[in-house]
Amino acid sequence: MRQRHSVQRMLSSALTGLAVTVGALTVSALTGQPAASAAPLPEENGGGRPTSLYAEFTGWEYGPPRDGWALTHSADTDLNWLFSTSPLSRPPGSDGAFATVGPGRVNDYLADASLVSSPVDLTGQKSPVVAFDTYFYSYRGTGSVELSFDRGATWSAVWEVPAKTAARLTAPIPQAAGHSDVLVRFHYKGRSGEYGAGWGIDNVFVGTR
Ligand SMILES: [Ca+2]
Repeated sequence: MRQRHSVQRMLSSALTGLAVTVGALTVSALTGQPAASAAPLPEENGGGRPTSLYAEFTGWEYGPPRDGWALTHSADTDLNWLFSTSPLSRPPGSDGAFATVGPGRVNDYLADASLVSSPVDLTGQKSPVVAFDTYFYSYRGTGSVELSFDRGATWSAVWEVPAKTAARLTAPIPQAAGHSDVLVRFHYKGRSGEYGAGWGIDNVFVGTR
């Protein structure tokens, strides 16, 4: 516990001077409280898909995605998401094992890579949300949250994470209300060569609180 608080203080110090920008998001930043405690367990529906999801990525480090999640990237780039315990791009609120793309790469890599959730059934839900702990620091890249209702054939961006963000974000996704087969992805696009740039994600929740 002492160590965790120490790390969070370090992160807070590191973030001093950065503008933590908030758009139309509900943010509870740097509270020091693990986000996991409030997450309900997924409930199975008649179609077999859960009506919510929660992913901690802990224990996944340096291995393939699990539980129906996927990592994708465009054919002409080689940089992809991975599951890491690196201190770089660690989101506040993370336990230290999280998904990340881009950090610490000294060469000027082009990235177009997505962290894709398992499917969720939001039938009957009027006000679903996506919530996640995040660290996003980039001058030349964009990080967008996108939805698909057709198994990933087409995607639509619902919002972009502001360029300098370290927070737990909760965003409504009314576009997904009533859809039975929803995928959420975190899509990073841009250059990764700037020192310290990257995107970290942990404790993803999709569903209704
Ligand atoms: Ca984690």
